[in-house]
Parts: sequence; C-alpha cells; structure tokens
Amino acid sequence: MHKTVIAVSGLAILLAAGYALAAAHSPKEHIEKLFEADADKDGVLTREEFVAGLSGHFDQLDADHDGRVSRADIEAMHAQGH
Ligand SMILES: [Ca+2]
Ligand SMILES: [Ca+2]
Repeated sequence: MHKTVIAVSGLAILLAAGYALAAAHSPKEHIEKLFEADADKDGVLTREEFVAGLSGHFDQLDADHDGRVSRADIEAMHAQGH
C-alpha cells in the first residue's frame, strides 16, 4: 500500500516532467512508457530509475545531440513523428 502511494506521487512528478511526451500518448500508453524506466521491474520508480528515465527523455529531446535541448530540437523531434 505504502509503495503504491510512493509510486503514484512519483508518477505525478513524472507525468509533469514528461508532459511533452504525454501529448502523443494515451494515459495508459504514457504510464507504460514511463515505467520502462523501472529497471528492476519492482513496480516502483526509485530516484535513480527516475533520473535515468528522464535522462533517456532528454536524449530523445536533444535531436542534434549537443547536450542541450533547444526549441529546434523539440521541433525536430515532432517533425520525426514523436
Ligand atoms: Ca524499480
Ligand atoms: Ca540540442
């Protein structure tokens, strides 16, 4: 039960952080996508898993891989159909 509360509050943060990606997916698809970051598959995201997951999102957003996300990067990502 306690784990579920942590998972849900963590998910709320993830949903906020992943807002740009959320627009392209249904809520269920988005949750599945976010929980791809659950490396040990225990059903909850630790801070490490969360950060690693966000890092993956960052890499997705950084279309030209210069280590910075610009508006052009995000526009390029959308142009690719993501
Ligand atoms: Ca986990
Ligand atoms: Ca960039």
